[in-house]
Amino acid sequence: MADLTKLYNAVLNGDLKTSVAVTKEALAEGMDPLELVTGHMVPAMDEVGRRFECEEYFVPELLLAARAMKGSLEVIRPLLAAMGAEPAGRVVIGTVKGDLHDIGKNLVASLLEGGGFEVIDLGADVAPDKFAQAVKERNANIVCLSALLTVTMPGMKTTIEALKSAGVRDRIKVMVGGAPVTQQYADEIGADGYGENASVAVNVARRLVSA
Ligand code: B12
Repeated sequence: MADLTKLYNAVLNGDLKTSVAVTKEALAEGMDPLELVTGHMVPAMDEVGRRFECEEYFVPELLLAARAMKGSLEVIRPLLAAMGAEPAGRVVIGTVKGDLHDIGKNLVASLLEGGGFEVIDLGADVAPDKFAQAVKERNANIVCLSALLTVTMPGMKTTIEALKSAGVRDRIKVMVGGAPVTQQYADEIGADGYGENASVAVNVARRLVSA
């Protein structure tokens, strides 16, 4: 019988190999894939987020945990899709035009996935129209914009304008983040949510979809 404490610890400790191995073993034994995610992996990521917030964990630990979680999710995702499990929401995420920083954005994407959201990651250096197009095509309900440079932050406002021009602004929530971004800036440009880190981002996304 697969030891699911091992799965929790593997994600918490960023042990990709063990995480994937225990996931495969549990699935082979007929464990519910959703239970593996919500009962064991998400709590581990919540603990990772808690440790990050109180500075017991730093970025390398976050990245390793996210990698372990992603590895297991790759095995589980096709099964969840086959079960028709409804995601918590559908998120389009990207770093705004001109900005190549994607480490924080990737973390936010991984934690959102871990939080049960379906994530469409457009990558870095994403033009405003591309965000708008993806929202329309994928029928997303949240857009997450990341910026790490003060010179690219205005790209968030331009993207919100592109969403308005495309006629989709009213039916989606916009979340912004990245080291130079603040709640005040989010308010100024008319975003719906801001998160200073990836674990806060998940809570904000949950709040926005249930609002
Ligand atoms: C790594 C790095 C790079 C790498 C990026 C590699 C990559 N694939 O991402 C490289 C070497 C390519 C790079 C290039 C440049 N960089 Co640089 N870079 C950094 C550095 C050291 C770390 C950034 C990082 O990954 N942090 C770790 C992640 C986990 O944190 P984070 O991104 O802030 O994300 C967290 C939160 O902000 C939040 N978050 C992020 N996105 C979102 C989105 C949403 C929706 C939400 C809710 C939350 C959220 O959650 C994340 C996880 O908790 C920073 C310094 C720093 N300490 O920030 C400089 C820094 C950002 N870079 C800087 C600069 C100037 C540049 C260059 C212009 C340098 C140059 N002269 O070429 C180029 C620009 C290239 C470009 N066009 O983008 C400056 C920016 C100054 C400014 N205020 O504008 C910084 C601050 C360094 C400095 N002190 O001068 N950089």
